[in-house]
Order: sequence, then C-alpha cells, then structure tokens
Amino acid sequence: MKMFKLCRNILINGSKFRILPTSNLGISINSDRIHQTFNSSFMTTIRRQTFCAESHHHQSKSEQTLLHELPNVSTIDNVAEFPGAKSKFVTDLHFFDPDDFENIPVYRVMNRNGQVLDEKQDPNLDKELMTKIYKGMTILNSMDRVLYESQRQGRISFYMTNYGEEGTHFGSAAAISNDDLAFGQYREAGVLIWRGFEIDKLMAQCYGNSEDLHKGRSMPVHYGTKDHCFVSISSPLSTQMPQAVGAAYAFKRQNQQRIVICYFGEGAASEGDFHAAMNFAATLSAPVIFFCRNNGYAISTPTHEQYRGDGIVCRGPAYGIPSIRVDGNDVLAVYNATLAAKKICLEQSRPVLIEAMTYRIGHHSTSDDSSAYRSVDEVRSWDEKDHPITRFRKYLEQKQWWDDDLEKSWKNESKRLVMTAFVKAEKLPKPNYMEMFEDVYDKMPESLIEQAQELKQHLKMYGGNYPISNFKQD
Ligand SMILES: Cc1ncc(C[n+]2csc(CCOP(=O)(O)OP(=O)(O)O)c2C)c(N)n1
Repeated sequence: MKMFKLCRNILINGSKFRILPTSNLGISINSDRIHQTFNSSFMTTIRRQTFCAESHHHQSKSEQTLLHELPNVSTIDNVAEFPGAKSKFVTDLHFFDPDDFENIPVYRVMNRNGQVLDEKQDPNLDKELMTKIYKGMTILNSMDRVLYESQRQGRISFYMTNYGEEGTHFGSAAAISNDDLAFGQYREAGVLIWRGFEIDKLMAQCYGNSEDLHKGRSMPVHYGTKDHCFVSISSPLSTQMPQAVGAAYAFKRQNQQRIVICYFGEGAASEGDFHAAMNFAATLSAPVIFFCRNNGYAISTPTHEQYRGDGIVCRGPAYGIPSIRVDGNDVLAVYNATLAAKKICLEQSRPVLIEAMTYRIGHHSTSDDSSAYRSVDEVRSWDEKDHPITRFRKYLEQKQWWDDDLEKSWKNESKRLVMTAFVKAEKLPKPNYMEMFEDVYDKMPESLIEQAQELKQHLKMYGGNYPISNFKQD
C-alpha cells in the first residue's frame, strides 16, 4: 500500500507511468532522458530501472528497502505489470470457469493388455531390471496377504495393504536413485522393498519385535530406515510434505545432486500442509518430486467429495510447478514420468508434481470394511480388468521374459521368503520395555529417569500382572 502513496504518476507520450521514489539505486533521470529511453524500448527499460524522485529524502530506511525490492512498479494501460502478476488487460468481464480448461490427460505407455502404444515410449529397460520390478510387485502382494491375515487373526494390531498400487511404488522407486530421500504416507512399502529393505525388517516393524528399528514404538506399517534413505512414516497426514521440501532445499544448498521424493494420497492433498509444501517448494526452487497416489478414496471419502477441480495435478501449475498425470497402473509410465521428473528437479532446480491415477483395491486398513461405502463389483472390476501386476506380466510375456513356469516357481519362492520372515517375526521377543523412555530427547532428562525408576519399582511388586516374559530382558 505504501508503494502507491509514494509513487507519482507522470505522463510520457500520452501514457501514464508510475515513478517510484528511492534513494539507494541512485539512478536519477530527468524527463528528457525518460523520453529518449521510452522512445526506444520503454518496456524493457521500465522493467529494469527504478527512478529517483525528490521525495526520497523523506522516506524511512525500511520503506526504501521495501520499494527497492519491488521489481516492477510501472503500469501502462494495455500491459498489466502488477508486482503480483504479469498479464494483459482485457475489457470483457469473464470469470474463468473450470470448464474453460480441458482435463489434464493421463500419460500411459501400455494398454491394459500390456501392449506398448508408442514404441518410442518403451523405456527398454533390460530383462534383469524388468523382472526385478515384477518380482518386487508380486512379493509385496504376497507379504500383504500374509500380514493382512495375520491381523485378522489378532497376531498384529493393524495393517494396511497396497493392493492395486504396486505399479506406483516400483515404477517410481526404480526410476530414481536409492539414495534419493523418500518420504512416505503409509502405503508405499514397495519403495522399501525396491531399495532392498528386507521383508524380515518390514515384518519386525509390524510385530514391534526386538529387531524393529523403531523399537516397537510405532503402529504397524510405519516403516523407516536411514540406511535406505526412507524417512520414518508418521500418522498425521501430510506432515511429511513441508518436511520433504526442507530436505530438498538442504540438498540444493549443499549441492548434493540428490532429490527428494514425497508420496501422499489425494485425500492428504486436502491438508493445509500440502499447500505449504507446494508453495515453499516452488518459491525456494527445491528439487522435490511430489508423488500423489490418487486411488479414488480417502477411507470412505470418494474423490468427488474430496475436491471439485481436475484432481490434484491441475494444482501444480497454479503453484508454478511442472506437473504430469500418469496411469498409475502402468508401471512403465510411472517409471518414465519419475525419471523425467528427477531430471527436471536437478537440471532446473525446481519441484515436480506427479499424479498417478490408480485404484485402492484393498480396504483402507484392517479397521475398515469398504463394502460399507463402495460396491464389491466396482472393486472386482478394477482387480480383474486393470491390475498393475497383471498388466506388467502381459508386457513381460510379450517380451518372452516371463511365462507360466517362471510364475509358478517364483510364486513358490516368494511365498517361502515371506513365510520364513513371518515365522521369524512371530518368534522374536518384544524390545526391552525400559527402552520406551529412551529417544524422547537425545539425552534422558532427570524427570524421565525418575519415571523409569518408578516403573522398575512398580514391576518389582506387581510384575506378575504384566506380560513381562514377552519382552526382551537385558
Ligand atoms: C491430519 C490427519 N487427519 C486425519 C487422519 C485420519 N486418516 C488416516 S488415513 C486417512 C485418509 C487418507 O486418504 P488418502 O490420502 O487418499 O490416502 P489413501 O489411504 O487412499 O492411500 C485419514 C483421513 C490422519 N491420519 N491425519
């Protein structure tokens, strides 16, 4: 507001200009000079120069600084040069309606039969890498089945499956480096599997046993591993998003040539933290890939109750972020998009948004019965007609890299791997309960030491009432 009070209007060649008074640029130009300048290339000049006016002596230092930092202060009648937006003026009164814009298309490489639609888009990865992706997708599926059943039997307290979203995990993880930092929501276990985090360790976390890196403190599926550059998951939705931007900004400042990938669901994108993250990432030019898994539901909330715009992808350009929508059930499309996104992040030092369209085939979690809000037929249709694993298998079969025999032997092998890890996880004791007092702070404060002693005393007297034998005794 101050700017307008301090500016003066002048007329040059019939056009009105605002002259910004300032002191410290020291470019003092009289009106003749202004004429000459504007006659040649006035727009360029007016963008770059700030003019002094006599009134500058009366301004405070802070006002001068403020004004000095405003890059564009002049306007002419046909070009809108407000500091907040550069555009053209129009005289028709028109509200931009969502219908004025076409929906953003969905990029895909293969159709539902695993046929490549445009050969140029085939990433042509080698057989080893392709089969590794397929094996990862299927072992995740096997692990989900075992842990889901385990929860149903009360062996673990909670579980969330990844059914139908395997393509988004493996396509994205395979396209970036294992030391690019990943932030997840909770439905991205495939990224960890791709990075070599053992099934044993995933199960240890779900069981909260003595081999759990989190010492049994988090709910199941809240994985995290420093060695695999995967930041520990926490329940409050979207909180990882601004944190991911901060990490990406740090990488940029340290010139690490690393990026951050941040996964989230379309429901989580309604949180305020989504906005904070997108805006910070854009304005700070942080090399982060925002990877949205749009699976149609946020627990029982369908997308038409979540937003009215064109999904999540259309929000990207609004923040100044290059954005793409991909078929999340097409692992190759996800791979290509993520690879290209990483290139943009590093070469242009800016964030990218990927919206991967998919379908949550499983229930939201073991605490949910999704038949209460969607039809079983709808779920079956996605499972049977557009499953990322089935599609990718068809692609591999066309390349003659996979067949029924290989499928059979891999099914047996992967089941064996999962069951071995499962048996091990069940047998291990829980961590020592005294560890619950650790890591609240880096160093345990006196007050916590006292509480720990109280627990010890309590258990001496009443230990018989607690399942102490389930816990590791050191
Ligand atoms: C801040 C916050 N609000 C609400 C919840 C409860 N909650 C857990 S998951 C979830 C739905 C998230 O849906 P979406 O982001 O689409 O991911 P999806 O489960 O579909 O993968 C909600 C509302 C939460 N964990 N945190």
